[in-house]
Amino acid sequence: MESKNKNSRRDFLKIGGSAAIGLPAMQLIGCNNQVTALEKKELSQNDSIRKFPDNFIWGTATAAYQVEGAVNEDGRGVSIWDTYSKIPGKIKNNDTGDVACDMYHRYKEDVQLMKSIHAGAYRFSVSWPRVFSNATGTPNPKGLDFYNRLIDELLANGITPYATLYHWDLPQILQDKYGGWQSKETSKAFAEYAAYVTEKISDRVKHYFTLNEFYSFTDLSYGLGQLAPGLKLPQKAVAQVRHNAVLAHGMGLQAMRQVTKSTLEIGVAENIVTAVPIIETQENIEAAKKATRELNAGLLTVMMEGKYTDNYLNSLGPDAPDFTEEELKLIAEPLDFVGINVYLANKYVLAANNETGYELISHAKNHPTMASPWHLVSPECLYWAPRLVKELWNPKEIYITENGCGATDELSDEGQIMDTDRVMFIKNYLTQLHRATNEGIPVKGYFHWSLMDNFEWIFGYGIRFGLFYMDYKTLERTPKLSPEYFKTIARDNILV
Ligand code: GBH
Repeated sequence: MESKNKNSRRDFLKIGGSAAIGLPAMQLIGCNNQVTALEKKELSQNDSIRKFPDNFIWGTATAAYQVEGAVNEDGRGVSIWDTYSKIPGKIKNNDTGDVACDMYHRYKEDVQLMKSIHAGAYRFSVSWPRVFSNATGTPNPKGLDFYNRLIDELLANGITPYATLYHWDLPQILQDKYGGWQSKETSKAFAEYAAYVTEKISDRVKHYFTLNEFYSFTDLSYGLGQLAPGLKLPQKAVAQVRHNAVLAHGMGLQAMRQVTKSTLEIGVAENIVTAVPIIETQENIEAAKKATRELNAGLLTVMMEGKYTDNYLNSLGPDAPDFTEEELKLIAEPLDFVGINVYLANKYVLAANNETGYELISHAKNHPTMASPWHLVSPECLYWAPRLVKELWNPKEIYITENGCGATDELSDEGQIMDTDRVMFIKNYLTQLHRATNEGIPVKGYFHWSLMDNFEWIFGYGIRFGLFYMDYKTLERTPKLSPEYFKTIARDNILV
């Protein structure tokens, strides 16, 4: 007991087991320390004020296409991102996910990275075209085997696996055959695939997210043409794409629950559009709540309420999607938890004397951003997103399924990466998350995006979101300063 506390409190400069995983000796991370949550009596007053709830989950997150590489191995089929990333000019520097972080082969080393920072959970995504080379029909056992190896390695190292079943890498064959998410055939195919994976891994994996970030793989992919498959369809088609996506979530959920006898926890991982009261008065808070419900009407709101809001349907008019009452029921199957990816206050809000009761305020021209141009610095979102989700829909549990920031992260001559911007980001965002948990908002855990630098979609490898730095030539992983900070928080469950 005594020695554990010694380690956790003072020895953060020690190297620990890091040499075993081939990391440079300069690094600050100690490996293999036991988790050393301090006993209450030992907490200083400041510590107890900044403590997170007992059993709070500290994890990291990645997604298959962004980290795995090995795109032509062991029978993997083609995804829309393989196709899209090969169209010249679509991705910065024409980067592709062909090799990415080569996690397919290096997962054991990566599990040690997680362990070295006391991450107790890992959110990864399963690549659909790996598990079914042709999207449905005959499964490809070699594809699933990779996830079996990964899951076993995580469990052997005391890290709880959280599986995301869809993080944008749609099998190309579904795009070619049905127009991808334009067809309910894709929703059905997703349910079949989701049930198959769940049946195979639910003896060891108890937590699932159906689909990740609906707005990104619907509007941004089929309406605004930014992400694969890069289409710019008319409004009616996009509304249908959204509907088919939430339908896939409902059908998947039902199918997953049917195939397994053990108790699973299943939720969603949605990039909620976060409305934040710019001045926190009671009336502005009410306005932010109304705005949050409407701004998410086609996605999270319908999943939580089983109906499209009147405003949503009226504003679409003849472009509203085709749907049935039965489908709406399925879409709103109760969830075990709600997962939200939270990066920014998408909208600032003030109360207004109009029909909606709110006014959306544009960000000022010089509102600061992190390295990604879209990433407005707005830590309060990590308080307001879970609080408004709780007030609107009262879920049993909430997870922050993603939060983090991109940076340019350059190696110094000494081989160090002092990512003070990321440390600043985490500190300020977690201060707001702590405010939420302290008020009893049932946030169960936080997954940092990302474990390591990876393929940042259309931004290629140029913007780095990792706690660990990736040398894309040698594929060597090097800790930045931020994992030392993450580790300190995760180890003691206290925000420092
Ligand atoms: C998440 O999206 C993703 O789940 C994850 O895969 C990704 O790596 C991570 O964030 C970091 O970006 O083209 O300029 O209009 C976060 C929400 C939605 C933010 C899409 C960027 C496109 C910006 N993202 N958005 S832009």
